[in-house]
Amino acid sequence: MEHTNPFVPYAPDRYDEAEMIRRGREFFEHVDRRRSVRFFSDEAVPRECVELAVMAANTAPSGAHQQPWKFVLIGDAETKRRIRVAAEEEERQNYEGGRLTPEWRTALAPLETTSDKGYLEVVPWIVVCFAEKYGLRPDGARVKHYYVNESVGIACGLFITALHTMGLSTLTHTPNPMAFLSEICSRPGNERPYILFPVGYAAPDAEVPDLTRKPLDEALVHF
Ligand code: IYR
Repeated sequence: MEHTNPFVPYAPDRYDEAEMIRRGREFFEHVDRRRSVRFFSDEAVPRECVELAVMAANTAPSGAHQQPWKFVLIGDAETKRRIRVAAEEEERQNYEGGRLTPEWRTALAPLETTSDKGYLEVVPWIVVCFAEKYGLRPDGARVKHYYVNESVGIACGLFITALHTMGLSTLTHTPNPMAFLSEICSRPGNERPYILFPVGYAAPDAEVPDLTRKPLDEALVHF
């Protein structure tokens, strides 16, 4: 085909049908073992593991290939403490100050979450994902970004899956509101805090709510 821009051949791996299904099932069973974790070990995790997870996230498809994400990696105790203090302050207003609606409380009850976010100081790493609402050219001009939420959401999904593949755990924590993360992480105004990820090993005695996933016939409609 004739192009006006550079194109290269692309030939993704192919498998026979039995192998396709075997691989699909193996991947499903792998991701089906993932759970969000709120009880972490303080055991050190190599920085390279988190870098690899961000490299995986960075492969996500994005609107107009604008890759509108930025991952901030925090490993120092003082910054983790500042994030915990600020997150708990906001969450106290949610849980104890009545900012959560009764409907929201009911929805959250099975998770038994509270305003205590002690895990933010236990984990070896905190990763904060920021979404670039718009780009900035070197001269300061704004570049419109497309499908920012979709793009960053997919990147975060890959990030979570990569951590799980390495035997690490995380939690999609969205302290509400989370503007304090822009200040603590010194991020510019075009970046909006998107999700905060505590990253580490699950504590040996970690527990998770006994939840089940909805069956395929509720997730998939054959039209
Ligand atoms: N941000 C709060 C509340 C919370 C909200 C949802 I939706 C959850 O799935 C879990 C918690 C908190 O972090 O506790």
